[in-house]
Amino acid sequence: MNRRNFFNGAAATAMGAVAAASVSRVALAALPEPVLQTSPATMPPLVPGTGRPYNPVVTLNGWTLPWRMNQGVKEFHLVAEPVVREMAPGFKANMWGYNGQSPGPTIEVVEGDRVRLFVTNKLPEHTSVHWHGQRLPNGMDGVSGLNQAPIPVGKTFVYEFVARRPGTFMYHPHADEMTQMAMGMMGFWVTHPKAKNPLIAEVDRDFCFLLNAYDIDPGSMTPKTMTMLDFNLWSWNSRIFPGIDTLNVRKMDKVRIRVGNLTMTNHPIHLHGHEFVVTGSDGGPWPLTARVPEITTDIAVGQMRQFEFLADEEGDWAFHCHKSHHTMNAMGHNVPTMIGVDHRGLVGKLQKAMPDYMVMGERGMADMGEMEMPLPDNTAPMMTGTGPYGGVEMGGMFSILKVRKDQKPGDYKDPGWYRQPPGTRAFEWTGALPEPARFQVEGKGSMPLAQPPHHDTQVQVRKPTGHMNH
Ligand SMILES: [Cu+2]
Repeated sequence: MNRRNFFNGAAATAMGAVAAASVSRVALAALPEPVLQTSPATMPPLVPGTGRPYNPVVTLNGWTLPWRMNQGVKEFHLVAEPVVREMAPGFKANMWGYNGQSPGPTIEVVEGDRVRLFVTNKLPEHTSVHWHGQRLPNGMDGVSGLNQAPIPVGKTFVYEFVARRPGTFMYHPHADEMTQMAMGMMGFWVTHPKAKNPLIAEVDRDFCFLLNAYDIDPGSMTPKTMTMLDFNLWSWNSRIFPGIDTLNVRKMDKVRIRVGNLTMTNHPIHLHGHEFVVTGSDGGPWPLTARVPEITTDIAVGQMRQFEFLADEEGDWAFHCHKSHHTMNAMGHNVPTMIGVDHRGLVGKLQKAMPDYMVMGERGMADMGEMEMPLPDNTAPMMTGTGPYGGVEMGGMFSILKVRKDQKPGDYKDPGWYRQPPGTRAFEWTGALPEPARFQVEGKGSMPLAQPPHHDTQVQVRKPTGHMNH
């Protein structure tokens, strides 16, 4: 890839230039007008005005692409282009995406719909779109070189197929995939059932988002595209906590959450306060006999999962990836563990010589959220987000399920912090602390060593020293 072309492209989008010179207005006139969206806020569900009715989804920090009906065919227009994505307030990244955003807009159709998708390429290199999980004619599958020639720069290609099966899907390029997906090109796709389906529940709220990851050096703005494992930003729909919107529901709502994984590692997605049931994947709805209650579901690379629960516990419930490194934002790697090391006074002296010098806190890393570290401009704070009782000490793939009895049906606005009833919060014990009762050793259970050591060895556990094994 030519670096200069890339930066020119990104700058053009940043200035708000929408039509690239290479796509003439005349050529676009016959196509549905491309709808662009640059706000990172969660948009309200797009209630269908034409076509078969359905209960629309809500895309976290995203939106659904409007369509045009043309003689019974649903027509969409995707524009692949460089975008600037705000990943969290105060932290922006140069990415590639669709229609002004990374990820691109969610596409919602109904089982049996005839769909026509125009894809205009405003990237500095060729692309294609693969419609992950769809049954379609081979020539519409979007693998460049295998199913079609890639879409050249400045050209528009048309994909046509029938959305044959209902479910949770996604789309992404299948041309220079490594670069284009590392730059944020992906989007969600939901095919709603056309009639009542015994395996597909009707729900009150239906949320969706993609898991993605980026490697952006502190102080810079553009993801490194060669990174395979060592990502430093773990995001949902290219947003990081505290930039990820909360999932706001009414008490006793039936809630569905759909998640797709386009990172290069698995993510155990974990919900507090409720049990959910995984009801389907990109393979379709799961048989009832395959459904078990869970509070964490592991989503492997390239997989999609949809899970459902009854929101019957009021409160602010954490909802996050359970890999602890994935709820952290960009940090320097190879930071030595300083837990237990008294280095008072040392950091200040070192920072006089090396202003960027920092060490992991000697009491753990919780101090980092509040520590006044000199960070380069456009760097995501490492752990942040302040709750009603202090710093949440999370970043990355973290959000909150807010369940309220007075949330209005169809209202997705943030209701603020939960007011816990008096006497229902963990509290400090101020009475006397009894001496701990220690267990007596009952018996030597382990096998005797052939050669007993001469003396004991004590080791220090090293905490994060790198992110090589995500
Ligand atoms: Cu994760």
